[in-house]
Amino acid sequence: MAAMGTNILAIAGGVGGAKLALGLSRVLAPSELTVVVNTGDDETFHGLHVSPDLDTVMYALAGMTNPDTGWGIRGDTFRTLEALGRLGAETWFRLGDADLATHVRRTELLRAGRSLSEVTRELTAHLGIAHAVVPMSDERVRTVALTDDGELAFQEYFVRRGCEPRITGVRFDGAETARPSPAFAEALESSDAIVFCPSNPIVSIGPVLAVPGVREAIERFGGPRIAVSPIVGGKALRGPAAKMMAELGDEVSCAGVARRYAGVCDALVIDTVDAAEAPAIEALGVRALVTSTVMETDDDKDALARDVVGFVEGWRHGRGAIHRALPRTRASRRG
Ligand code: FO1
Repeated sequence: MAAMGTNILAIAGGVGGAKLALGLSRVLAPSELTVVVNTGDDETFHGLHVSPDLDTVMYALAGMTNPDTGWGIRGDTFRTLEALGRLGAETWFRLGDADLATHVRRTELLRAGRSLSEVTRELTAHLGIAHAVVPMSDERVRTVALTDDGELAFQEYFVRRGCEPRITGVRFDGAETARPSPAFAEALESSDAIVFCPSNPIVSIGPVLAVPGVREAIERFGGPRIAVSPIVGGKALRGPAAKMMAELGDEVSCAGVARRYAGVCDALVIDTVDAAEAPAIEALGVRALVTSTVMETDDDKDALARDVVGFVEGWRHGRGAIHRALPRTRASRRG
């Protein structure tokens, strides 16, 4: 790990976000990175507080992720869930045996009066994670999908219904009275740059921006604000971002992502396959930074993280034409 002397606030949710968060954690020292995570997906299952996005980032940074899914724990078993099913409980949300330990411990500590930030700090410390992984808020915020079939709690929509109902909007229940978590508020003040990981802009980044004061703080933020597009070649690499954007009337493209981030983002990192979109993005007042953004291997995650940090460093040190830097292609990266 090479210390770069730049403090980055990374905002993440979902599997794509966790991948870049892992890469950033491998190229930045713990003092240089705070990963703020969406908690709008949190849900209570079997009486336990489950924070899927926090856990996805946590397991990634701890090297525990199930590589087949990108969430959950590698090699986990589902005997408890099967036993719960035999007792009449619902089992559509696949909680593994080892994963359940996280939710049991989180719930126990929350019930003892600790905040979600404190609990997350304790869980990450025990998993040997040196970097700060923090919830967007310690207060309850819940994403609700507004669909043709009525309002659905996020995991009902996402997992149980497989994102099949058409969405007409989203609502972030509780956001009006939530506050940014203390470490998030501090990072908004003290970081040198903000990075929006390649997460779903509507349901992963949207809830973070809905916490009162966050959008305003990012709008007036002094350093570079760089987003990585979750849309590559007109498709979401994974998850329902493309379907949701289309249903909400967005153009499913990098330019569509740039429009979503209007006012909170100076530059959008796009994949080489989308290089032709650069002029359309720059016409929106957002600089287009072209590189290879697809993260299949850990090397890909590190390479993209290094590129993102390089963009930040170039920006901070006044090398204004960083968008004209030679794009890293998949072929040159592997070479
Ligand atoms: N995603 C699924 O598609 N199906 C599941 O059964 C499922 C279970 C699950 C359990 C724990 C956890 O931390 C994540 C889990 N996820 C599951 C992923 C989760 O629904 C999504 O990654 C996010 O909420 C979207 O960002």
